[in-house]
Amino acid sequence: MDTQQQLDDFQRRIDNGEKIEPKDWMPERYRKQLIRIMSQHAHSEIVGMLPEGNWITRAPSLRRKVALLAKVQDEAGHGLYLYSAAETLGISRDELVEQLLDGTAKYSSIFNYPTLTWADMGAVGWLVDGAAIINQVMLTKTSYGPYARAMVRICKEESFHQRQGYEIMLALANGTEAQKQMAQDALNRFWWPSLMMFGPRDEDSPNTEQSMKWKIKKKTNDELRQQFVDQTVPQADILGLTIPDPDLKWNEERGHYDFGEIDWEEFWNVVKGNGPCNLKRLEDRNAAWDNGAWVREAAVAHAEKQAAKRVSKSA
Ligand code: FAQ
Repeated sequence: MDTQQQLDDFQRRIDNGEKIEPKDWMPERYRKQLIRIMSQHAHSEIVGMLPEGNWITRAPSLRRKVALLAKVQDEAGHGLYLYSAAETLGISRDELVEQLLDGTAKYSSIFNYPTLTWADMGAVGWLVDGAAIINQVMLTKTSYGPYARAMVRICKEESFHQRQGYEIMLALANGTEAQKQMAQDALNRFWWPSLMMFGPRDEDSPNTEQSMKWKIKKKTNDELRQQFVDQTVPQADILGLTIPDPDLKWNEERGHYDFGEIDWEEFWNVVKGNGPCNLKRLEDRNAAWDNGAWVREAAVAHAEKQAAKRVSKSA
């Protein structure tokens, strides 16, 4: 049991802006909350490779193919940093992967939508990475040291991803009428799911209050969502595309854009596993795990051989 004295001392450290490191004392709930957020984040990076991986073989030029391939590889790297950072909290990577594969773990709702056209690669980079960066820049300041440090590198790579997505949109928006329409259609389909990435409204978010007290999160879901809308609307204007929200309007008094109501029923449906691609994503991850078994076995056998060689050399 955590004593009141321990809890008070911990809160004092948080309030003073100190980083919490793996070997420091921490409340059990803080540890659990971090494992929850970090593992969901890691799983999102790994599942997030699937909708984009879908277009690697069909990218319209070698340059586009190379950039997309590099981006998808980066996402794998992000997943690996995050699994490693989560392991510092006393959970193993095997346990985390098992929770993803058996469907008990959550990952971002956005990756349960299909990527139907090449323009979706633009929309994912522009909007999905754009939303991810807003959230993750905040997380570079999170109170848990290993998570904050992992985020610094991840953010640098995500901002490159966001730009490559925007550049795809720019090329399409300035292309033929059919290309412009393809870009508009991708924006129409990805706009609302991107807003959902920030999670439920603050009043419906059970984790926000405690996460803010512990400075795991430094901004609420609604604050980050507003920041995303404010940043993205002018970018859509430059593209000459229309955001699919008739209620979107600059509010002079607030100094922010007002925007329409998210379809929360759709959000919770996708979170609960009933989105358009939830089943397919889990099937694909399970198939990748099964097909990769021989690689894992070979890597372990190789490591054992190397270790045995070292022992016989030193004997
Ligand atoms: N999808 O109380 P809250 C990326 C769940 S990375 C699914 O508000 P919290 C890079 C939530 O887990 C994208 N579930 O929760 C990339 C909770 O369930 P639980 C991922 C969601 O934690 C780009 C329940 O609802 N980023 O995209 C979602 O305070 C391109 C109640 O919610 C991160 O994970 C959702 N959208 O706030 C990769 C960043 N929203 O666990 C490839 C770190 C909420 O109690 C290609 N995470 N839920 O059963 C966070 O900042 C937070 O966890 C939030 C949710 C903001 C996602």
